[in-house]
Amino acid sequence: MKKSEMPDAFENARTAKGYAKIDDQDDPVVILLRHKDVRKTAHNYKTFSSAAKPGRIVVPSEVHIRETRQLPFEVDPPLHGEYRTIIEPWFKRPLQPEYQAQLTMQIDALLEKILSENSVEVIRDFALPLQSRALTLLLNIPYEEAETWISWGTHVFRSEDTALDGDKANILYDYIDEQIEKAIAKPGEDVYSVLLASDFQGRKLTKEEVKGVMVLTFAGGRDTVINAVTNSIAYFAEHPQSLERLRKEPDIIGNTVEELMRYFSPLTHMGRVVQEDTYVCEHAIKANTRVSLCWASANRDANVFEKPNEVLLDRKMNPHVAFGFSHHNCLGATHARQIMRILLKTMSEKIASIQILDAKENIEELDGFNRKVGYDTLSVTFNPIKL
Ligand code: EMZ
Repeated sequence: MKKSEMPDAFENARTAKGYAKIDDQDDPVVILLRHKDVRKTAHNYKTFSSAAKPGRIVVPSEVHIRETRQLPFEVDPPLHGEYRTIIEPWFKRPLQPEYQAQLTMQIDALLEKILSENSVEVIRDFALPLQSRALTLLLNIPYEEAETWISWGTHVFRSEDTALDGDKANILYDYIDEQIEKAIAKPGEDVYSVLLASDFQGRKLTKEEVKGVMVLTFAGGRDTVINAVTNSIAYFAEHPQSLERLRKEPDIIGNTVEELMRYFSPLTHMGRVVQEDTYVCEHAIKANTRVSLCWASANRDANVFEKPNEVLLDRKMNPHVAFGFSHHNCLGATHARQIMRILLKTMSEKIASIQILDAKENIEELDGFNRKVGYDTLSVTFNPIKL
């Protein structure tokens, strides 16, 4: 098996039954595995709600490590839409040419730096700093602030030996509280100030609501982006002809980003809490239990995707759900897509080939399902294109 391969952990269960049952901290989850069921369930918020106890729709559940409701992620329509309407324009700024120019400069500088080194540990030296620095653009705060976030590591709620690390989570909460107080004392043009000044239902957003948006912004787009970037580098290391193709056909980069997102599916799944006794895949599920929408499995469903386990750089029909589906689709997707497009373009222009020196896989364990989501470490050598 190639080091960059990302096997489909759910194929057998998906084809046999369409769902799987797992335990998670004594709060079981029925994972929905088929593309069709995942999409249908994502639409049906009346039966499958996101407005549960904060942390419960995440698997592994975060109910023991947080009380703040992440917004607009942990509410249902119509409230969800009211929050989303005021927050969304800010998260669409990555479409602006000036934003993209700044992001290009950041990615360019980071690539230049690692191209001059013999051996690079991709997560520490590239993906984590890239994610954190790019986030300064999304939040509109000074570039130097990224150093603090880099020091937190790849996940704000997980540490090396603990899947749910309450102490680590507190660092993030205290940090956000502090930033909110600073923005109240001295409003600027940063995301905290903008959110605090937003009108919602005839009043301003509360500190707790702003915190809810910010916890989501820091947590949701962190390991996901880091994995997407790192996995891309591993992929191109083992498929140099693909990098060459992007160099010759830059017009397909948009399709390639979508295809890599489908293949990597950085976020495995997301839960919902069942509101009434119901059925999924002819399987009875009780009110107040959990299901999850398995984006990673849906994205390999052979009923929808031809050759689902292959990366087809210019795949045309690609209704993937890597950024979720329906009203809750990823708020950070515009930013993530820009990062990926610029990364692929810049890599194809500057890098001739990449050698993997060492790779330690990051396997997510889900009560019997072991899914590779990326790497704990990935050491490579980059060989620049000689001009
Ligand atoms: C939550 C989640 C959001 C959760 C879209 O995903 O990402 C996870 O990494 C976090 O742990 O709290 O933000």
